[in-house]
Amino acid sequence: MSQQLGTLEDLPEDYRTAMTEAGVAPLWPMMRNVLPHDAPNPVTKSGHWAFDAVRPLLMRAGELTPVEKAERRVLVLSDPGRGTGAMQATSSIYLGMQLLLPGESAPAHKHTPSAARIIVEGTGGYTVVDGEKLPMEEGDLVLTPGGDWHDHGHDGSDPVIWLDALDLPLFVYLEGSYAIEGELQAQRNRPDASEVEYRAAGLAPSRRLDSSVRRYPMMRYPWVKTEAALRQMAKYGDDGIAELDYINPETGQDVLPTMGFTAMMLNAGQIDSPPLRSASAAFHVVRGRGTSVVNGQTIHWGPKDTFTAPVFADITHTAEEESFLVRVHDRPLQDKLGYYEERAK
Ligand code: 1HN
Repeated sequence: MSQQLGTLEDLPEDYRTAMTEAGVAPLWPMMRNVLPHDAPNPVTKSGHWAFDAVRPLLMRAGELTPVEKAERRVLVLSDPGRGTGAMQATSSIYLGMQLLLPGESAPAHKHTPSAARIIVEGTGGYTVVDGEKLPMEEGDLVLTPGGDWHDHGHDGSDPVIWLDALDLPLFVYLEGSYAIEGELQAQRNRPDASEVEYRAAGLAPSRRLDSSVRRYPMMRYPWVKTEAALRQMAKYGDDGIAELDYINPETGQDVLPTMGFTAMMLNAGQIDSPPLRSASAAFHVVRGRGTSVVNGQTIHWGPKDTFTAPVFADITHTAEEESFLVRVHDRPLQDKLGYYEERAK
């Protein structure tokens, strides 16, 4: 069975110097760092960002930094395990809170990582993706797939705030992250696809032999529809909490290649104690109040808060009132790599 592996100190000094000079190193003293027994040993620590604490700082950024000086006016939610300034909230997920003030716009660009926004506050904001104008209402999920042009605008009269989730850490790790800047896009004068082609679940434009389907046919998932669906699930679905995955209406697959999104509803007093999952996760509270224990750490959350859980975290949520959360996770990536796993507690 498993043996204690040799250390660097076991080796003679002259041999260690010679190895360093040759640009090589012995694997065995480092082996367990990269291959711990039985389960990963995550760097990520659970984080909690109370909206009440972040909002004033974001509004101050609005006074201090014009959007022209920022390109995107964002406060990054850094993983406590990596420290403030870390451009990631979990191993694979970047999170940031973005502010757009009335009349402002954020210039068009496209980049290799994919993004999704969960709208936190305000009305009148919109994102244009490949010419499609996607209104941003509270709780909506708006996609910006990698490689698609996108810019943000604001027709309303109050600040608009949203949570950005990107698979940026992966692209940085792969040395594949870059952006191209462009001109503001012309907007097609029609409602977004959730109000036209994919207005009702279970219905899609009729397929013809010569028809081509867009890779990302629907890029806005209006919260009103999600909440109505969750309520029916909670009322008539199986026992347990109501959970709905956001899917591509043409393929039934996850909405983005690496990131998945799951809407959850908990009734007052309801407890959710999911299995340990190999995926990392961020939870955004659309509405409600409750307590979650993540690896022994207690998080008291309220409306618009965000909190995270590392891979294989032991999580128990308890809702104090009717609550709606969106879970952002990297299960789609792990499914594609063939190692997504759940373990009973
Ligand atoms: C980005 O393009 C946006 O388009 C927001 O709103 C946050 C963080 C890192 C890299 C690109 C946006 C981002 C980002």
